[in-house]
Amino acid sequence: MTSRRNFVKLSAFGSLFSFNAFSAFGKNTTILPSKEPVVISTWNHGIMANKKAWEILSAGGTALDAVEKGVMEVENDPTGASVGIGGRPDREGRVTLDACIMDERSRCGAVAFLQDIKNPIAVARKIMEETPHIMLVGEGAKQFALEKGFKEENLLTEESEKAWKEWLKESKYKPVINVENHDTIGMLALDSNGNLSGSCTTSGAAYKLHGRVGDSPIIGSGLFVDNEIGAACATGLGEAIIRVAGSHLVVELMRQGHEPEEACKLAVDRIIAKHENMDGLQVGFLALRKDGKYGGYSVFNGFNYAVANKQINNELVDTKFDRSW
Ligand code: SD4
Repeated sequence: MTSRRNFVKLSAFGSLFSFNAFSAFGKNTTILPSKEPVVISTWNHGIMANKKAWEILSAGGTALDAVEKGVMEVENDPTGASVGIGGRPDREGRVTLDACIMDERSRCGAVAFLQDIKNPIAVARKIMEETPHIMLVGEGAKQFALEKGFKEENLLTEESEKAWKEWLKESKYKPVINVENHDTIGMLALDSNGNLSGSCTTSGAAYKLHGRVGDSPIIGSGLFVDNEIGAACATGLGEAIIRVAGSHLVVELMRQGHEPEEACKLAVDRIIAKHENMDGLQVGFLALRKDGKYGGYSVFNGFNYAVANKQINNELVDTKFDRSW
């Protein structure tokens, strides 16, 4: 619907844009970059993560520090069943972790299929800041982490081992992604300098094939940040998110003038259009625009996120959705 697309004009960045490229979309909407900090993050555990992130943002800290330290709270929580320690293992009983981080300078770092290190997001940040690379995987990622002083530890808790053994009895692979099993944490933040950053960290789909990597560590799929426009992150079935480069798509839709929630909805629509069978295929997106406006949308009901800013004291919001379970 071309008529609903707005011409995005970020006044402080005007010189960076070729406005003619956008004028084709119609009426002008001025999006003023905001310096009012805000943080949003996926699922109930977003509350715990936002609390830490807000401490950093409200003290004038950077969005990059906020999104790293914020999600580490969830990685460090052994009761969380899908992130860091306590994350559900693959079908062989091994916990393998994926994460990525991206900042306002479009710098990014990612780690995939990492074992025995509970803070993949911090490893991803080190890859971003201390190597010429963006992504390390598996043994190489672990070796790098150990060289950087990360501790090797067993991430399979008693509880997740018990759940895995229970699963083994039938060994049916049916990823279920909903609010009850907490899931991946994706976080987007805007700081008091008006800069955006994002992070995403997960143990991926429970009981996946050994070696499987989802969307969460893939820049453009699980996370994307463009400091001129906004940021987006994803949760849900990674295979579906990768197929449409979901988070990058959401940011590009905002660039075309769509509101954050609408951009998330259109990305969900795209996923639906690409799949014949949506049985249990949950995906949720979050978006945070440069002016501090945010939103989310999911395929099925049951996706929520936590918001903290000066007006909202870390509250959960249920997203709109395409259909009910
Ligand atoms: C994955 N996207 O590995 C992750 C899982 C997830 O909510 O987000 N669950 O596919």
